[in-house]
Amino acid sequence: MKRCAQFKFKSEVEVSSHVPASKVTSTFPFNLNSSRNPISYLLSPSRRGLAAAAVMALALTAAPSVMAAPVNFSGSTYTQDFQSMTGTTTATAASLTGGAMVEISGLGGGGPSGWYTYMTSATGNRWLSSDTGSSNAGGFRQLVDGSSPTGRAFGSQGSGNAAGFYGIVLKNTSGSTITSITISFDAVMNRNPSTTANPTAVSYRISSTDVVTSASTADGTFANSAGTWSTFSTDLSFTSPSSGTGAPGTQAAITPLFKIATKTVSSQSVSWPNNSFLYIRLSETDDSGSDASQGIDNFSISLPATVHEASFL
Ligand SMILES: [Ca+2]
Ligand SMILES: [Ca+2]
Repeated sequence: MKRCAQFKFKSEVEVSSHVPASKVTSTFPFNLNSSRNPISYLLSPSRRGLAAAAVMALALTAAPSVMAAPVNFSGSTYTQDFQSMTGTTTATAASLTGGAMVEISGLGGGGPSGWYTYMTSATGNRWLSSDTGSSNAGGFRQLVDGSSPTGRAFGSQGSGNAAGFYGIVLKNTSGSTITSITISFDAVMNRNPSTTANPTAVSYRISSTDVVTSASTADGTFANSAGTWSTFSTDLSFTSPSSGTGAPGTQAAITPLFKIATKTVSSQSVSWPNNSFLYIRLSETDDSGSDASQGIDNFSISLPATVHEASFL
């Protein structure tokens, strides 16, 4: 009995490795062959339209994905230092959609997957793919400094037209409910405010709803109305300094990135079901005067180390 490999696209188009050469009507636009099993496909005239669509769909599937994608958290420690981002000078501001979750990986600057902005004000040129701290343009941005290698972080500078939230969304892919997590990050800044120390509140919620990237104020976003938001048992919120580096005053660029504090919560009790989502958001409010540029760096999330009790008989 002759064996052959066979594939089906939505039960409409058959792909076979033993089609007679005389019946072969086309070749794939990409290589599915192996040296032992060259693959071709056979189309009946009535199915060519369907087949073309199926092949196009497969080709699109094979393309690199730029879809919004929360970070899969399997239980292994996840870290993010934003050092894979690009740009060393202050970029021209690009458009950022307001009222929607926007993954920064789809914006300029090469941001990582799973990190989002949620600007509550209107759409506008409020994404700076890199900013040395020299810009007074309100908006979300990559914070960079003049160090070698360049220090990089993800943050914002509030204004009347640029406020809202930014942060990360993670999906529990561990296979079971997670009951305890440890989170740590550095709060950093590269431009001090003009008149008032700027606060950044940090809160979280767990939801079965995946990220919604269309305009929405409902579940699946960082909006207040998405659901009930909680602060961590050790509050991770921070404020720019009231004196010294980063204090209100000249609103000058700061290099290297100034670390306001390392914020850590250990063994935070949660009930995070498998395949559900953990939303962690940082706030950007429009404070009096010109705002600070500050944000998050060196983020990590992990499961607390298991404690093994030893007993001696
Ligand atoms: Ca960094
Ligand atoms: Ca602010």
